[in-house]
Amino acid sequence: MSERFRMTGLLLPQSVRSLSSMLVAFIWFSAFSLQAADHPPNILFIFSDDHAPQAIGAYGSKINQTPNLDRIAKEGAVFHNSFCANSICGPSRACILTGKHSHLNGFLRNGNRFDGSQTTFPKLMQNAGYQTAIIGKWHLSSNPTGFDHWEILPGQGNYYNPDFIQMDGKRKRYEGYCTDIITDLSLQWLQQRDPDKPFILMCQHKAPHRNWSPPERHFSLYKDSDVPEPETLLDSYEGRSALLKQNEMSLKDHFYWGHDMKFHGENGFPDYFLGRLGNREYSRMTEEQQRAWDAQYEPENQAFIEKMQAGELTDRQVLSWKYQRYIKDYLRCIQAVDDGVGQLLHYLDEADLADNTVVIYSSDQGFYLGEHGWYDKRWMFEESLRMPFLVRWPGVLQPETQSKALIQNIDYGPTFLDIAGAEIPEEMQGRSLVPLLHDQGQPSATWRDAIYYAYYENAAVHNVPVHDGVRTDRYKLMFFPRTREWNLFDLERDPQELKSVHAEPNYASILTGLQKRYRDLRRFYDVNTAVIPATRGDEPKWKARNQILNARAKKGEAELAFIGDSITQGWEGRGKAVWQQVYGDRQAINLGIGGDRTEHVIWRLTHGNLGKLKPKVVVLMIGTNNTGHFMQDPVEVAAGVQEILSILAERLPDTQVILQGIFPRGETSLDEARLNNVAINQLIRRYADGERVHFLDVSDAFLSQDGTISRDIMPDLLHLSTEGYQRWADALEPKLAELGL
Ligand code: SGN
Ligand code: CA
Repeated sequence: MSERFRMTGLLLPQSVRSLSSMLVAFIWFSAFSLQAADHPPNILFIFSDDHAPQAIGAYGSKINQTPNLDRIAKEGAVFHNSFCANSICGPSRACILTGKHSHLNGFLRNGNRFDGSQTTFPKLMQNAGYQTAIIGKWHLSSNPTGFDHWEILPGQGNYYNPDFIQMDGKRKRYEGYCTDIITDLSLQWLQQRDPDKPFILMCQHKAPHRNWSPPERHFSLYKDSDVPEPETLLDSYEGRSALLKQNEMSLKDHFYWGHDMKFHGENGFPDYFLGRLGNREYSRMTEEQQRAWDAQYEPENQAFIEKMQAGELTDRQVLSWKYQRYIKDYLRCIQAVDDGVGQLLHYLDEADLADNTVVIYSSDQGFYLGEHGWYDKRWMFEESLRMPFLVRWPGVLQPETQSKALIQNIDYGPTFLDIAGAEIPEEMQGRSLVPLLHDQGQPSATWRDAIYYAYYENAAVHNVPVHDGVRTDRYKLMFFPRTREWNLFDLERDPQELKSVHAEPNYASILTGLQKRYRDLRRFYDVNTAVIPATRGDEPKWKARNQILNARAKKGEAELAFIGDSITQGWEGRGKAVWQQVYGDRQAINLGIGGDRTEHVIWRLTHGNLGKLKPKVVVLMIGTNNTGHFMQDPVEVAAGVQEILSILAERLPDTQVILQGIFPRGETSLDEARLNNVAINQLIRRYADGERVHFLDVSDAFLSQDGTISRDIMPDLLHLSTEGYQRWADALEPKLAELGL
């Protein structure tokens, strides 16, 4: 620890050129070094929810002022290329705690439950002698682990008179405004902590999360002026994946009359606003709070209603009105966060802690402030990919440092550990930012050239599809598995990301290069989508079929269950007559869904498809779409099959599994997809254990002598004909008999 600090005094930053300034810097750094050597630095981590960098002065905001946040930047550094790994609340927090991408920390989407038994930085900080505390929004479902003190909001929490979960599990309601309460509780903890130990305090605000309810003292901000609209408010969504149009997060179509727009009573204009959801914050307020609220909102609301009734507003004007209501409330919430930051900084000054405390401000992801016509986040576009990252570290960072280094939230844990002088566990995927901070934000030659991003929460609120990608300093490549599309953006030429250039000939080599970087980074971070549970619930056909399967499984009556993709589902198509004849009176159930890959089966089997089933035998065949959709590496697909087998072992320990080799496909034995399936089969045949799992490859039933497939058996060289189903049933029968069916 002290060693590094002594070093800092000697390693002078590049930007310090003149001898005199070198001397000043030397004395300045050395003075801090001496102090820091006695006592490892404290860390004050202030974290808000959904605060976009474009609403922070230090990031060049054109729409608001944040003097206290800017103070951190002025006395420290602004990181301009700071990104999240997964642009959504719980996942971002889990990435921070574990230093790992979502697929490894297990928290892929909001609603998952964080496994608090895994390695997290707070536990390691405790071991290193730090006092650890977290106050405010947590949103990880399980209780915090690794904290000496915690007091958290349940779920999303509330703005007005919020409840907090206490360490004994009880809930306590505080009267007042959430942001102020979290600041006060943080100050209280700072005052009563053990002053002999270094600390890390995570002060985590709910604000400025939806429904953007401001405190009374900021009601009048922007009252008499309009906030400028973003240039892309009227984005047409052309020139990019068609999936953009399907999402439900536009100011135009997805705003609630009560909840978002703060009107009372019935939705007055259903063509323009969604109904149903009222303003839940209003109903929590005291009468006094309600009076103050109404005094602010009602005159504006009534004026709007009158104009609408008089037919005076065009669609465009209604959109503008919505934007103003939205952005003003959002910014008013931020103002209270900024106030709280000011109070905490003031406390550090007063308590003589400022010099030896690293202060960081960040937020779980960015947010759309009307850009692309949206609110919310999730997409890999800049506005929501970015996270603010302001850091002050006296004695290490020079004032007004600006960094363009690519950093990510998986780096926070390793950074905190490094600051504490604790070892960073091998398993953490992020990198310590400490060397970067010592180098005034200048990345070394070995710093990362690209970040990896993945979003998994599809079939959920706002309807954003699963996608992942990489971003370098200039380019961004996205992949949408649902449509198997690439989108490529040249951020230098098209900073607003209005046109994907993936198909433009002059970007061909850039596309190829980035695709390689994407594959390599996925390997580097151990991303194998074949094992990551994935729903296709955003596809109506899949959703309907899945519901049918859940209903079938709920009845629980089956001796024999087929699990798989379209080839299995086809027992209800071309295979129907054969099924009737062979399995009709044997209590057999079909759990096949066309288009599924291993990851979808993993999802289904853990989300209702097994219901109350306890079949004697399961016939499992899956993987040909992992091949057909993107020729997935056989090792990866085999891991997906293995994961399914372990789910079956856990949930159906008494069931025998016939693991079918994936059927051959394509015209000849050298067809690329056929070869991929062969390679998968070579790997998965090893999963047979001679007891519960039996491997069965019936390829011979479909192949001619010369290895070709006749279209009489597989009309499209992939799916079976009726004759094909007959052959499958015949080939399977001896094994079923052997297993007592
Ligand atoms: C709530 C919000 C959504 C928001 C998610 C996730 N709806 O569901 O708009 O996307 O949280 O936000 S609300 O009606 O409850 O306000 S996150 O920051 O927690 O991930
Ligand atoms: Ca959030």
